[in-house]
Amino acid sequence: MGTLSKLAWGKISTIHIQRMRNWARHTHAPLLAVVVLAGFTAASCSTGGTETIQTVLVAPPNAPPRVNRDATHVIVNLEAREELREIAPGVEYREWSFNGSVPGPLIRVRVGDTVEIRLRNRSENTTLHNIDLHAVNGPGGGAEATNVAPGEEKAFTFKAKAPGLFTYHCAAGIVADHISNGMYGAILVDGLTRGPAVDREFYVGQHEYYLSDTPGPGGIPQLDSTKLLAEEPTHVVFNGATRALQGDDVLRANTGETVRLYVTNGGPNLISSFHIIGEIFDRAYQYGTLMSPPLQGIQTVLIPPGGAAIVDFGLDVPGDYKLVDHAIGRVSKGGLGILHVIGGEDPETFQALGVPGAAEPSPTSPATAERSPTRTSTATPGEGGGATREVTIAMGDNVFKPDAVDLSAGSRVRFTLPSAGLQPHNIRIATLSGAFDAGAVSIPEVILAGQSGTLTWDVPDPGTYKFRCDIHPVEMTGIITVK
Ligand SMILES: [Cu+2]
Repeated sequence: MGTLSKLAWGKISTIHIQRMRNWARHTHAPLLAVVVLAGFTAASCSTGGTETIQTVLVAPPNAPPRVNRDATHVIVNLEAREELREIAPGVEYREWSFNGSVPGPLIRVRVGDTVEIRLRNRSENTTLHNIDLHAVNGPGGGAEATNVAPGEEKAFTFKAKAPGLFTYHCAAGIVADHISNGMYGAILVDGLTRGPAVDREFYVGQHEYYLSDTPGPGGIPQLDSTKLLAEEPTHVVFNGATRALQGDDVLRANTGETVRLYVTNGGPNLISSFHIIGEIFDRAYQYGTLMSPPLQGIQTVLIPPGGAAIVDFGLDVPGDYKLVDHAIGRVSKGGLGILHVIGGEDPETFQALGVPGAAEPSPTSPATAERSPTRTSTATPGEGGGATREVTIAMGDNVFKPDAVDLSAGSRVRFTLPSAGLQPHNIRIATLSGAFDAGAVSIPEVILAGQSGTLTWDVPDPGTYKFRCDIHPVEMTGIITVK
């Protein structure tokens, strides 16, 4: 969602809360009003003295406004959808979702509410769905009460008793399949007391896809059950797609602001070691509970599949802050989001000094400096001697520049590999026979956006050597010609 939409949302939410207050004051008035805007609906009516409201639903990464009202009867309208969606560049997948987003919308209620969950299964869908909310005390968390075939709709109510952030998911059929296909989300039960107000709230979900190597009908990858049972996902993503929180869709905030993230982990298999590179969580509501006091000064929170966490932090220094699962190899599978922070520098909090002891402080901004560490690896040390040729190959999204390099046999070359895109990349040079496994030479690390790596290579026998990025082996390829 763009900045303008977010601004509009802020205004609308204020209006909405004001209306809720007015409605609360006229409990016996015959009211029926519906507000429908792109991305959310809100409605309220009073029937026989019992106020009923329709909850506000917005698509992630947005969170609905705080609940500022007495406990009441809240209706939540959910719809199971099965739709094609691009989950990674060039990768379409038949995603299953609640209301068309992954994760499904953040449902926001308060302690004491009677929550009426209505689940509709679109008639054009192919399979049974339901919903199990972890905020429910009752069989299946509501799953049995909401088993709906395509074209059906069912409902149930539950009393929201425990404050906190809870996962919900589809529990129909092979449950792991439904979650991996995208059917999970979170419900926030606001407590009677709560943490301090923050300037911005975002909603982030992590989960895994298990795609088949061989496409199914229509060239669309299928869910690979073998990979799912082996817990070896092809993609680990935030908000349903590898780039959901990148490019134009980064989270945005300003220095001096406080931010709260509602984070849920759909799984179905992996525990998230959720971390923001360059930030410390001032408060972490571990497991999503709002009944226990938050932990303070936390670097990384564990979020089990079917679990959640709420984290608060203040922003002091501008720059791009990366949301990751600190099981960091998963970044290569797509698990990377960006929080883009703009505003004035705060040199007392963070300052890059450049070369220690140099007379002039580095003009490099702290944010830029943080993004430009250089990693070095030597693939084949060799005997040394002779000049080392320097060659720079830039890694964009998803292309090498240049993608053709001429070198001399027997020489030594040092590749400098700046990553200018938003995706992580690496480089691997094949053997003369074209093999990318045994005998191939690669930089051992993944180079994250804004970072740079080096690879030293003793140029072998003449011939043509292919190279590629292991993460984007189809698009990111090149050739080294050795003479
Ligand atoms: Cu389902």
